[in-house]
Amino acid sequence: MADWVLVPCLVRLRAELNGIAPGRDKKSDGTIGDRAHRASVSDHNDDETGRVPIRDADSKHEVHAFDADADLRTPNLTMEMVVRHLLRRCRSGAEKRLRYIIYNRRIWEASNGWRQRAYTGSSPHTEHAHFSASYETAREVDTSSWRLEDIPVALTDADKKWLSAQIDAAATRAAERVWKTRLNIAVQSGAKPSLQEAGSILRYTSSEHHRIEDELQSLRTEVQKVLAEENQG
Ligand SMILES: [Ca+2]
Ligand SMILES: [Ca+2]
Ligand SMILES: [Zn+2]
Repeated sequence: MADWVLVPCLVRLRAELNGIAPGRDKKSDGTIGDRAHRASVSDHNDDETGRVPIRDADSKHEVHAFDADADLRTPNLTMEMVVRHLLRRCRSGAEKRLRYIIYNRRIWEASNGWRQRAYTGSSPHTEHAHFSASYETAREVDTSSWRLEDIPVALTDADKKWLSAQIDAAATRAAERVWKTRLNIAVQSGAKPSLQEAGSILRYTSSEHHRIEDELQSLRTEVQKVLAEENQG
């Protein structure tokens, strides 16, 4: 049997996945199909000798699908996040190298505007995510970045604690500024005014109000950006 290659764009996708999840499980990874695949039309088959959905322009023996084990073994990074990231790029038009993605009982196809549908094939694709690539030569060989390094990480409990401490500290600083400079109250070291107390003081001094609002707003924007990206799709 002739040698075959995984199309270069998917080689790049696999390499980037290895980059962001170096310790990932590869047990359920897959490229060229087994006997079961050869019996049916599949992007996992050699496109010159096997049953594939599209005949491409060359005579290179290529495989157009990559299965990635779902277990990334990386804190705060899941296959769901990787899939969401790629879908965002596909939907925005920034990414045209994929034809469809199957993961965890769902399928998203370019031909369907990347809308989500239930996937009812024999494998629920919970162990791995399936990525099918384009058969167009220029896209097959396009090894530009999939930008997996841009995937926003989820907020951990430690992150949330840190954020709440930042908000608390911003409020405390504002309250202390007002007490010291406007109301001439000596703040005892270690004293910790509550957010509510800070709020009532801020009513008297609009400049402090704006300053703390700016601080809080920048934190809020950062958090919302992360959450929005995570929940999109
Ligand atoms: Ca080919
Ligand atoms: Ca080709
Ligand atoms: Zn597959």
